[in-house]
Amino acid sequence: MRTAIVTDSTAYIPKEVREKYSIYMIPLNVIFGQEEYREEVDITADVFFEKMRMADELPTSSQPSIGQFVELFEQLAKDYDAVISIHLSKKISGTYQGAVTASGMVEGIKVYPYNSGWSCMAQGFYAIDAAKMALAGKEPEDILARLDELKASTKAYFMVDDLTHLQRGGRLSGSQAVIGSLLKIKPLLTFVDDEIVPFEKIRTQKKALNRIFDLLGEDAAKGLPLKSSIIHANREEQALEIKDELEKRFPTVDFSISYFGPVIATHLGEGAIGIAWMLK
Ligand code: MYR
Repeated sequence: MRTAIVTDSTAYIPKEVREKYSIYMIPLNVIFGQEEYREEVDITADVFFEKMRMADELPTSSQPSIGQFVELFEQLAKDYDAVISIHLSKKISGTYQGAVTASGMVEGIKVYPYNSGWSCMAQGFYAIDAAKMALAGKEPEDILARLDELKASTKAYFMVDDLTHLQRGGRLSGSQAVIGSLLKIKPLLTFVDDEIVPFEKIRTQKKALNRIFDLLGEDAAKGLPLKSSIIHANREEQALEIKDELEKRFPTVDFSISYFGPVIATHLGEGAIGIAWMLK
């Protein structure tokens, strides 16, 4: 059985890695006024941050169309028997639902849409592992079981410079009163049941980062083989410093750096930083 692995652009897997493991990418879009860009195709993160700084009105984002999914799956049907399509959390975007709808519209290929429950490199790690297994000829059921195992072990925490981006995009769950009270501080955020929720109210970025280091330390101390990614919205230098420090503190964990690209940074704002980890 030949299985293709699809993920969406918000996994932010570098092009050369996608090519190496034959990962197919379907882009989400960012919109500045009348201009729409497919991220990772028409607009890079650098250009996006520049544009966002200059823009009078903040950008918005949109999911891929059903037609794009159908076209991609039909194309894949020529070379593959099955496709596992791994997407950002179903409660923050309609992308996963788009894959589900399209899966019922194509013939000649079995489509397995997969809700990562996260996004960014947490989702990216899933797609890379899935692609390695697909290349090794594993059955879709085995790949899906591995994805569930990774998902069960995943933790990620992130913080933003300015919560109004998340509030404006409606992606922070909770009542307006709760969100209003959070706007004055810098809460540590995570996902619970596919939704973004405040994890702890912490006042400074330094304290919040130390708290994430401790949480990662608790899992590393269990002796589990872990991989982790430091994810940044145009703060590469800071991410490198964090990586250096974490490598010294937790030598058994594999660390990498990744980024919040245009669509996710539309909702988090520039300067957001997060750390995700899961089983190797
Ligand atoms: C769409 O328009 O469909 C895309 C909406 C994307 C919302 C993104 C919200 C922030 C997600 C943060 C992910 C952090 C993962 C570690």
